[in-house]
Amino acid sequence: MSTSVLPDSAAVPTYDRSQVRRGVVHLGIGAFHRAHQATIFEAALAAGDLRWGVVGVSLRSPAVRDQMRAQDGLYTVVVRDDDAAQVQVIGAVLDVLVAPEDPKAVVAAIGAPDTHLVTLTVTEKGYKLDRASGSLDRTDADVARDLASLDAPRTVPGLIAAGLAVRRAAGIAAITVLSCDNLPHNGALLRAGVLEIACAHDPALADWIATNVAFPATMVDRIVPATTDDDIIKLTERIGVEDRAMVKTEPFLQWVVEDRFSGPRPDLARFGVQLTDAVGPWEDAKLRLLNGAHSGIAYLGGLTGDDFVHEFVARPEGRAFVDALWNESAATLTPPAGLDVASYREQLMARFANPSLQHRTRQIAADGSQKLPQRLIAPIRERRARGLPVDALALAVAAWMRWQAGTTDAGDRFVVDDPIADRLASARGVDALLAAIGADDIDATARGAIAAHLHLLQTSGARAAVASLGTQR
Ligand code: CS2
Repeated sequence: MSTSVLPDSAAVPTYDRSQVRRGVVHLGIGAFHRAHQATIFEAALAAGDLRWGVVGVSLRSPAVRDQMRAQDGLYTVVVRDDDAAQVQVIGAVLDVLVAPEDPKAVVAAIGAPDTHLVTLTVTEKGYKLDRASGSLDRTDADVARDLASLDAPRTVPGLIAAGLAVRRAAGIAAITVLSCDNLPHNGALLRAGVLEIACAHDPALADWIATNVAFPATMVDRIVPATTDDDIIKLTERIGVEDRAMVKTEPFLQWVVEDRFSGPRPDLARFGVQLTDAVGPWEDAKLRLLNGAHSGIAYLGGLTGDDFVHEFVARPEGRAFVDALWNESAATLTPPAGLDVASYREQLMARFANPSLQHRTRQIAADGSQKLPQRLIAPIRERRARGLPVDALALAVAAWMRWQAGTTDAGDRFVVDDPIADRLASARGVDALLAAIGADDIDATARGAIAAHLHLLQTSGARAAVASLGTQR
């Protein structure tokens, strides 16, 4: 595929792609990576540092590989802000592998001497953690398989452990593994999972990894709604080429990375990445404010019949709910120097209100069991430990519980999209649902607030429940 046919208004790669090396292996090459980290590696390439081409890995289906190979790895990022849209063609992704088809190719890519970074966006469930204990979920069949043999790894920690074993055997130590998922302490969680698998095979490998490989924590932020056919048609009209691998996103992009690397890395600070000693406060602020509100909006809006986030915050009661949730969660934060919570909230509300993104509530509602603990349960726990009430946070949790019924307030049926959907479907009542997500320790006051909101949701619906909070501030 050639970019020469594109209109002048589209930014295209100007570096020599044939000279780009494969410095990054990215696990989970979905839309988020293509709209976030890949644009940073693109900036490094554009600045003349050609070490940072990306080998993407799809962990499930060959669809992304098929789309991207057909267009030589090139794809468009469409940045939408109200009526305006800017387009940029990204050339950083050189190839896409499909892990279930050829796990050995993924292991070899991680083991290759040119590879200096392994980055990941595999979603919360990709870490295969038992959230209560923090260890790997040994009841998971793929985890059990990787603990028994690493010949053809099936899990993310297994692929990484096997790739690192190749490096150890070849004597090429330095490498950094960067988790970019919305989990607190994501680097440490991933490291523990990789060490657990490595140790099951060879304790000396685990020691080697512990000594040589860095797993910094990171916080990533950019809203990237799933691409629709309509988005592709609109882009085709604009650039005259059909791009099936396009992604759409907002102007905002943030990447905060713990400054603890092993081996080479791009000059990340030059491309807007914030390097810091302490990512935790950034993670907590983002997870509890942005993602916490998102989950509340997803369930309450979804029950109400809002297809999109911007519809929910267009209503004064919707905004009031978000503000009330932020008031509760913000009180649990120790904001990092450099984060002004009031202006962050203002900016977040504007991002949620962006009508041109068309961010589906259904997309955010997926995998609630993996998301609620860090987004809503953690601030509830902290508030209760300090004797503070929970109201909007409790409503958000109750809405997730009501969501498990699989019907909207208008009676439309949907399938609950969650890796433990079966367990959730058979869990009856507040206590059982809390236990299913490792939150059975929260106190009676919080449970009472959740139960009261759940009752209101069941009897009067989400709109009434949201309105009942409308006067909070
Ligand atoms: C969203 C996130 O789907 C979700 O759970 O809350 O994907 C959110 O859009 C990103 O974290 C924004 O950085």
